[in-house]
Amino acid sequence: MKLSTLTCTLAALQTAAAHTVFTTLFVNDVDQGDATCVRMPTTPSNATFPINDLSSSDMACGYDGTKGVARVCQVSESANLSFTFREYPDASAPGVIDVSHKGPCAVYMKAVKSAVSDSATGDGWFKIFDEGYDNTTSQWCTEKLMQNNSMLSAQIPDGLAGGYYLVRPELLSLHQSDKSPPNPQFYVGCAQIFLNSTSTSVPQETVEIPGYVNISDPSVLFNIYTPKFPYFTPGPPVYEPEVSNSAVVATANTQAEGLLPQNAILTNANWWGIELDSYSTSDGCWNASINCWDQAATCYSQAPPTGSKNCKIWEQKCTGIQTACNDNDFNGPPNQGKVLTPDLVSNDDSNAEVTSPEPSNTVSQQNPSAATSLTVHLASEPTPFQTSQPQTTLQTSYTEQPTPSSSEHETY
Ligand SMILES: *[C@@H]1O[C@H](CO)[C@@H](O)[C@H](O)[C@H]1NC(C)=O
Ligand SMILES: *[C@@H]1O[C@H](CO)[C@@H](O)[C@H](O)[C@H]1NC(C)=O
Ligand SMILES: *[C@@H]1O[C@H](CO)[C@@H](O)[C@H](O)[C@H]1NC(C)=O
Ligand SMILES: *[C@@H]1O[C@H](CO)[C@@H](O)[C@H](O)[C@H]1NC(C)=O
Ligand SMILES: *[C@@H]1O[C@H](CO)[C@@H](O)[C@H](O)[C@H]1NC(C)=O
Ligand SMILES: *[C@@H]1O[C@H](CO)[C@@H](O)[C@H](O)[C@H]1NC(C)=O
Ligand SMILES: *[C@@H]1O[C@H](CO)[C@@H](O)[C@H](O)[C@H]1NC(C)=O
Ligand SMILES: [Cu+2]
Repeated sequence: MKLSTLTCTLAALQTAAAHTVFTTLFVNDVDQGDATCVRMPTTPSNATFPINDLSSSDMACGYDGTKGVARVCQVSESANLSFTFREYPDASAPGVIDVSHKGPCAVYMKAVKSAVSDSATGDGWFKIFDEGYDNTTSQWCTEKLMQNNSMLSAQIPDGLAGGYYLVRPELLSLHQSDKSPPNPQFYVGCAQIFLNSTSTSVPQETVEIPGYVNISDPSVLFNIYTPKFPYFTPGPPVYEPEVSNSAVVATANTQAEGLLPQNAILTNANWWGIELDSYSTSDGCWNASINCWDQAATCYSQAPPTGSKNCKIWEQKCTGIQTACNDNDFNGPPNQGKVLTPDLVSNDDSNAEVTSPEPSNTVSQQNPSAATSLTVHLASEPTPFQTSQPQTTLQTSYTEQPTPSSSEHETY
C-alpha cells in the first residue's frame, strides 16, 4: 500500500535522523546561509544527536564544536539574532523538533579573541535569553519554537563591547528526565560572530561550559509528566546591561578574520569558490578546468550536514568550462566575476531590505552551459572591505516547516 510504504520510509528516516540540530543563523532576519558561521557536528548521520553527558566539552558548542569554521558573520549593535533548529539538517524533510521533546531554551554568548580558533570550552559564558515554561499558554519553550517557524531569537544586549563572540543557542529536552538514570538531552551549537560596535561593556559574572549545569540540578531532573511548577531554567540569570555587573574592555572595531574574500563568487556553508583567472589558450582553458574541479571537490568534502546544494552550482560552472575547452573555445572563464550564490530568501523580506546596506540588484545568469537559467541576487554583505565588488551571503532556500506530525519517533 502506498500509505504504509510512506509511513515506513518516514519511520526509517526518523530512526536515522531523529532529534534536532542548530543549522542556520539569521541576523536581523537575514539568512546567513545554512551552516554559514555555524559550528555544527560534521557527521550527517548523527548530527542531530543530543548531548547526554553534561560534563562533556561537547556542551560548549556541540559535537565537533571545539573546532572553528572559516566564516565569521558580522552583526551590528543590539542586533536581533535568530537560530533555526531542524530535525533534518539538510531540510530534506520538514520538522523542528519532535513534539515529545519538551523543555526550556536559552542563548549564551562568550567574548573571545578569535571566533575561529577559540575552543569554546571554559569560563566566559553569559546568558542573553531564556525561556522555560509559560504558565499563561501552558507551553514549554520548545513548543513555542515550533510555532515560531523554528526561530529562536535573542537580541544582543545593548552596550556590549565590539569584537568577536561565540553565540550558543541551547535547547533542553526533559522527555527522559524522569527515567532511571535520568537522561536530560541538550541540543547546542555555536555561531561565530563579529559585533561591530564601539561600546565597551562585557558582563563580569560569567559561567563555565561545561560546568554551569550538572546531572544533580533540579532544572534537568524536572518531571514534565507530573510537573510541579514553577520550573526554573538551568544556568545563570540573563545578563541585563542596566542591572548586571559589567566591566569596561577595549573594543575591536574592525573584523579581521572569517571574512569572505572579494573574489569569491559562490559559497556553500563556510566554503567559497574563487573565480578563475582569465585565459585565451588551450592550456589556460584546461588549467582553469582542473582548478575549477579541484574547488568543486573541496566544496563537497567540506559540506556540513546541511548539504552541498551550492557545490552543484559550482560543478555546473566547471562542466561549462570543460565543455568549452573540448569545443576549442579557449576564451574564458564564461561570465567572469558573476556571483553565483543564489538569492537569499529572507525570513522577513521587508526587514531584509532595510538591513541590506546597499540596494540589491538582480541579474540573470547567462552561462549557456547551465542547465537552467538561474537567477542570482547580489546583496551586499556588511563587511568593511566591500567597496569595489558586491558579495553575497549564502542562502540555500529551504521551505519553512510545519509542525511535525505525531509520526513515530525514536525516543532513547
Ligand atoms: C557520529 O559518527 C561519527 C562517525 O562514525 C563518530 O565518530 C561520532 O562519535 C558520532 N557522534 C555521535 C554523537 O554519536
Ligand atoms: C527578532 O526576530 C524574530 C524572528 O523574525 C522576531 O519574531 C522577533 O520579534 C524579533 N525581535 C526583535 C526584538 O526584533
Ligand atoms: C505562573 O508563574 C508565575 C511565576 O512563577 C507565578 O507567579 C504565577 O502564580 C503562575 N500562575 C499560575 C496560574 O500558575
Ligand atoms: C517566539 O516569538 C515570540 C514573538 O516574537 C517571542 O517573544 C518568543 O521569545 C519566541 N520564542 C521562541 C522560543 O523563539
Ligand atoms: C552539581 O552542582 C552542585 C552545585 O554546584 C554541586 O554541589 C554538586 O556537587 C554537583 N554534582 C555533581 C554530580 O557534579
Ligand atoms: C597551467 O598550469 C601550469 C601548472 O600550474 C602552469 O605551469 C602553466 O603555466 C599554466 N599554463 C597556462 C597557460 O596558464
Ligand atoms: C560598523 O558600524 C558603523 C557604525 O554604525 C558603520 O558606519 C560601519 O559601516 C559598520 N561597518 C561595517 C563593516 O558594516
Ligand atoms: Cu530526540
